[in-house]
Amino acid sequence: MSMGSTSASTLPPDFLWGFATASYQIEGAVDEDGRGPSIWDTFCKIPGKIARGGTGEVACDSYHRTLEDIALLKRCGAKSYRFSVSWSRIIPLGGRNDPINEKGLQHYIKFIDDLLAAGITPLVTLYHWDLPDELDKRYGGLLNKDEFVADFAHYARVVFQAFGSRVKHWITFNEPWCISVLGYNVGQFAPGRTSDRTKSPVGESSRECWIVGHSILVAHGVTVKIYRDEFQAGDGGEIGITLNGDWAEPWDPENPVDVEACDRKIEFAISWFADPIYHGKYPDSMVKQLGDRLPSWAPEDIGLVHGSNDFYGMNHYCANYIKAKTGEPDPNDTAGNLEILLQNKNGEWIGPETQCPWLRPCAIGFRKLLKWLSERYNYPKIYVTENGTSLKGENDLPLEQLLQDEFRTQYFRDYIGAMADAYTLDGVNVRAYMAWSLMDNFEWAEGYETRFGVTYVDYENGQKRIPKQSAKTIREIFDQHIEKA
Ligand code: PNW
Repeated sequence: MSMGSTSASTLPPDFLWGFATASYQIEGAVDEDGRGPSIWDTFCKIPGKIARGGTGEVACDSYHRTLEDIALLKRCGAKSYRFSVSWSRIIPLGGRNDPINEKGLQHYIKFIDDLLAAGITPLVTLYHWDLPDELDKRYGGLLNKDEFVADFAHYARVVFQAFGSRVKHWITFNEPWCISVLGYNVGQFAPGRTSDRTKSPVGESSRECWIVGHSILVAHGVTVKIYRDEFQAGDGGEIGITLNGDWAEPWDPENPVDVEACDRKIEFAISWFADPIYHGKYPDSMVKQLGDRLPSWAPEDIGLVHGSNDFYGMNHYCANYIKAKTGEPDPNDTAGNLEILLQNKNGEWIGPETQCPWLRPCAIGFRKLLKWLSERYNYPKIYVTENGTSLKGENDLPLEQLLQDEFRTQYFRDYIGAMADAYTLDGVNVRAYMAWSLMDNFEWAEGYETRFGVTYVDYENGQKRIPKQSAKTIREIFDQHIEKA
């Protein structure tokens, strides 16, 4: 069996690759140096929300192990590292008139300096889901657009001022779809709001997610304006948003309504956010289905949102089969009145099983979605900010076997090969790739049962880190594809 990818396609010499993580998933130290609680600290305390009662209290203990994590990145050959800043470390209560925590700022400044000294380029996410809890309690967090936007803009400005000169790549929000739908419709993620009263006493699934999505877009737009007006010329960096979305294949390719539903699925997942940014409006399919539940655009808001991406941040994991539904859409539907399936009409699976019920690898879907996005948004510069997989039953394997993660290694060969094909054969302007994740970590509602790392983390023995096979092979895969300068 060959170690390399089977694709002969290339990537440009300056292609940036590395690994991604997020603050709440790795840092731990939730009470240290003045950090305030986030909505995830609060959510984890509700019995039944997280597998086996997991929390981010210790996680990978990365707050205390920044040098170890940098050594790990070096060992993997990474050129870059995407991590997120914990808002409530910087401003413990979160608001624009609340005190700033100098220790929180100093932590990240030191970390970034150490990364730069190691020759690793930081990509910094401002918001990877850990809203300061106080803002949720004070005014309903993301449901209150004006308050949220003003507080987020202030937080962003504080961060730009503190480490803007050191950071050249900024991501405002990670995965607004997950924030809105999983947090305010399904209720599976913090703050856990939903109409399903068996899960939450509060929430209105048919409305809140659309309001939250709108708040995120406006906060993104305002933040980009601040960066461009006050920092970009001096700091010479760039800024964008990261959207998640998977590829869609028709359940029955012979049925035009299933074929049509595939585009609608991607529109509801991705174009919800990307169309306002690149086209200055919500997709017609969403306006049609949601009517006035989808907020309308105030001219000054859409003016800020339209044109607000210096690059497109793409998180991508898998593909689905799509079957159109007939009849009126459910008021709580967020998918576009269709079924998202893992098997097609002939009973064929989209890909092999993993630990996550939603994730079955299908690498060709990555190439197809890169092309779809490029065509719809006029070939933007794309940074893949997450891509990776869990493995069925990985957590139960004996250590020696767990470290031989051939399934994950093959996933990276196939997906990176598909991305190189998109670059070489389809003219897609993809310029960076961050594998999810540098190490096993707190996988949200799935707790510590699900591992996504190229590095094993031994949670029972002092969060010891041991690289898996995939950690070593990713470098070989990129060596094979990236043209020598
Ligand atoms: C992303 N889904 O989340 C996040 O950005 C990461 O923090 C996370 O660890 C990673 O993917 C792996 O899950 C997602 O249900 C969570 O479709 C759920 C879904 C998609 C992305």
